[in-house]
Amino acid sequence: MDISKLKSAFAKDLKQAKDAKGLEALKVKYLGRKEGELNKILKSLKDMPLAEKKKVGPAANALRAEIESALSEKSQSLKDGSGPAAGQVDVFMPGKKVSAGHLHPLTRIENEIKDIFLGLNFSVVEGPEAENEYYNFDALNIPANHPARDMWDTFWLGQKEGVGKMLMRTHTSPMQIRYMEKNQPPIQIIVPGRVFRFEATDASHEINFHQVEGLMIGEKVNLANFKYVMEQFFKKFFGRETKVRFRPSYFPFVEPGLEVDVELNGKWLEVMGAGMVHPAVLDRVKLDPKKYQGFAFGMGLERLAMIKYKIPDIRLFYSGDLRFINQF
Ligand code: FA5
Repeated sequence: MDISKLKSAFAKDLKQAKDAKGLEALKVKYLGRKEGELNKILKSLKDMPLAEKKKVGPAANALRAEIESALSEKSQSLKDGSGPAAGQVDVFMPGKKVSAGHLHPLTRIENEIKDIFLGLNFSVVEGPEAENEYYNFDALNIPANHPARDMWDTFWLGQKEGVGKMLMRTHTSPMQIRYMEKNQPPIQIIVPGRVFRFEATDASHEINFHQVEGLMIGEKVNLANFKYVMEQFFKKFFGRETKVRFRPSYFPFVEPGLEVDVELNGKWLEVMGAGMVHPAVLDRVKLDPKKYQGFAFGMGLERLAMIKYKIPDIRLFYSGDLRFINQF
């Protein structure tokens, strides 16, 4: 196509263009880098005799400028016809979507658990993540040479003057001792918090996870009370019928001890350790075991979340993967 034909073809096309989309198509058709009509002419310049080259070259450039300004003029006039005049607000324009942040799924689960236990007359208390050996182990009936220490692979922090060996708490149970040292029964508390274990990770084990400790001490608190509290808790937390299994187990600070499993995808997942507080532990905090008894439990927050939302791998919680986080 030569320059003058191109010019008239463009003029015809421009008249027919009705919207921004049409104009964009014209821009591609005439000014496009690869297949644009004007570029085809410019590419053919090199094969032209010099005299023709001198004519066609400048004419092609002039036409480019003409097409550009015609396109922008028409685009402006289309806008003027349909949109608001300059300075006016287009009240029909869709708003910009502001994406608000939200709480991490674990924070939400923790809040839910707190709410349920507050409703059952428990108070919420918190304790230190860096603990000493006495509260994490000895006071819980786990002396230094006790084989049960192997149950909790520990991140040790070193010695602290006047306090002893420091560690990252391996469970929330030390707060049982700290609380009973300062408070008299009736006691009814939960202790949510982060705990740390030096162990290999897999789909249901993290080195850093959360527990919610529970402690209820009084003159007539028994295992049936524990079962009742758990039934209430599971019913409210899962909001549906969930299969729960109580299984005998061993922890040095309870007698008898048990573990609680809940069904996930047809398999049992252990969610908590529990039991009646051991008389030696009550003795340690100067409570008379003949007068007072009670139960304690420590549940895994991530495990409960996994069951509630059918999450197959615990490592997703800390992956920082927004495709996961944004589902909650
Ligand atoms: C304890 O930590 C005891 N302190 C629980 C307890 C409290 C017993 C009071 C008796 C009285 P255990 O090591 O089993 O027990 O951990 C308790 C729960 O934490 C487990 O049932 C599980 O749900 C969760 N859990 C344990 N290890 C991990 C881990 N590596 N990653 C994620 N969750 C874990």
